[in-house]
Amino acid sequence: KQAPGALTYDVVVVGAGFAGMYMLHRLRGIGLSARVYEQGGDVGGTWYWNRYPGARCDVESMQYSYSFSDELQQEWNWSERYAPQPEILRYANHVADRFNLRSDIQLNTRVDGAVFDENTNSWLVTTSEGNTITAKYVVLATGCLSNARMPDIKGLSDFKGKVFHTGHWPHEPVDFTGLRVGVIGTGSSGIQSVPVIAEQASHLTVFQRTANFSIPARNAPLTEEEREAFRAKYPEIRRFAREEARNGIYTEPPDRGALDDGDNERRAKYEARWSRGGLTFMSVYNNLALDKSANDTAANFVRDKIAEIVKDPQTAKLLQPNNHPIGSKRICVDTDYFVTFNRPNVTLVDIKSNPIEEILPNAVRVVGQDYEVDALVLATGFDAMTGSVAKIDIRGRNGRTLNQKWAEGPKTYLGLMSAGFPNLFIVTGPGSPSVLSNMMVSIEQHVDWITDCLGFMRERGFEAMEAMREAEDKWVAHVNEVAHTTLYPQANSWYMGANIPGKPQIFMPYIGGVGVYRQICNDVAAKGYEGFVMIAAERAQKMA
Ligand code: NA7
Repeated sequence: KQAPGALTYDVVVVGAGFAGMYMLHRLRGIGLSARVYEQGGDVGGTWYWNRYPGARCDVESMQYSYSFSDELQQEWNWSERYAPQPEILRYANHVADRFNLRSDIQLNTRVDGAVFDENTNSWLVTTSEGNTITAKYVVLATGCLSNARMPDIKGLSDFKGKVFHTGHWPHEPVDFTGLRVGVIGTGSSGIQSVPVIAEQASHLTVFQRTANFSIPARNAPLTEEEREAFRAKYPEIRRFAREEARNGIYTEPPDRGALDDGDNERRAKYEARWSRGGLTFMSVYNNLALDKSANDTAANFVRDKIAEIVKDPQTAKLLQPNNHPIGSKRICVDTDYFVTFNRPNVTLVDIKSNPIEEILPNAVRVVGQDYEVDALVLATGFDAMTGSVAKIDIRGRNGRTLNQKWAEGPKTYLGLMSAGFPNLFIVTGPGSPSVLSNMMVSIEQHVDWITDCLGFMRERGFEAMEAMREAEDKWVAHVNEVAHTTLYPQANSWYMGANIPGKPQIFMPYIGGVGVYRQICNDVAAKGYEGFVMIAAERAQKMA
């Protein structure tokens, strides 16, 4: 801990998840002083907070891992195809130790505010510890799914049992043995936790507002041979993930659309992907996100699977998504989700037709019925992409806050910077592929780009940079335009901000693909950071 007082660094990094840790590593590499502030009690970000039963990655671990150090990727042994949360957190801790990051990370410290000083072209950052820090640059590595959202349900605070949010799970073990548990929410977190909670609870009631598409993970332990085979191919796997894959995940690229195959051939391909398991189900054809008729073939296939697995026809019907194209809400990857509804101790309640009216001290009341529960699990998601940034009081030029600027939706140039907020970078911000990709690939790309940019500025004697408004406007329009060539905007998803009442409904991530996006970012840099204003050190001093 540092004593409160005046501190100066070249860079303040907010957050010590995978983005913040790699940012620190790279900044040190170019000789900049940096301090990372992390509100959690340890590194790991998402994986520090999301400790709910069944929490694991839905990108395969051999790919959901850093690529910047070959030694690291060769030496770390992932135990399973999809590592569980504790193992991913161990990995984050291993990285922090291996690269000696901890000495520049201050834990249990929230960044509350950042004010840009136009005279000195630097930021004044304030923390929950009472520190005021001056930094030339601020990097927001605050994560896209890190601001857990409590639902606004009448009576919730009067519930007399324990209430848990999947995104803010306690650190001590939670045991549901013998309890009647209610889970509200059937996104990825609900779908991962339901099968595990069902095994412990005396009874589990799942409250579903929107049925979701989910693909079996086919998780299994990784053998040494499998790890070795993967490691041997790492150069090509990483190259493909960065440059060619739309979502930063290595797989065979699709060569045709779903309607280019006959019924039998198409079904055989879906079967093969279903048996293989995982997110690559969606990359079997190249038009599932674009063409509703093509999408219907995949959606129908999954609906049929649900009907085959779930014995009670009424429950099966409720579990079949019917009002959004497959993939337009983030597709889930599960272990035994649908089959869990065959257990005698599991009940599915449709809260779309019969909404929750209120929470009573011992029950969830939906229209016409009370469901008694001893504990409640809220798997109700996050204020995605902008929520964690919005919690910080960020004031740019003329004292304007970022929240004021983003009141009608986030505006960035390349997802990296926002006009009016010089020297403030965002890792995987809105307007970048971020949540539509393997986060590790996107994080590394952003951090590398920011590092190169800071190196460029130092070399050329620039001390400030800022996104130009016209470049930003064009980028925002482009992000929106590309989104509307796809089926994504048809769903009420958190990609659209639709899960937060009152949040502007704008498709936030860039859907053009990580390879295309990387090329755009590289071209901008190659053209001397086209679309950004660079401010020379002397000029800044004169202006001051
Ligand atoms: P998600 O995907 O946002 O899912 C939240 C779920 O909770 C979803 O089923 C929501 O239904 C439901 N929800 C949200 N608010 C309410 C209220 N008030 N009442 C009833 N049901 C509600 O969050 P997750 O944590 O599962 O996953 C987030 C991402 O983390 C995931 O995509 C992975 O990338 C990792 P809705 O669909 O809005 O009708």
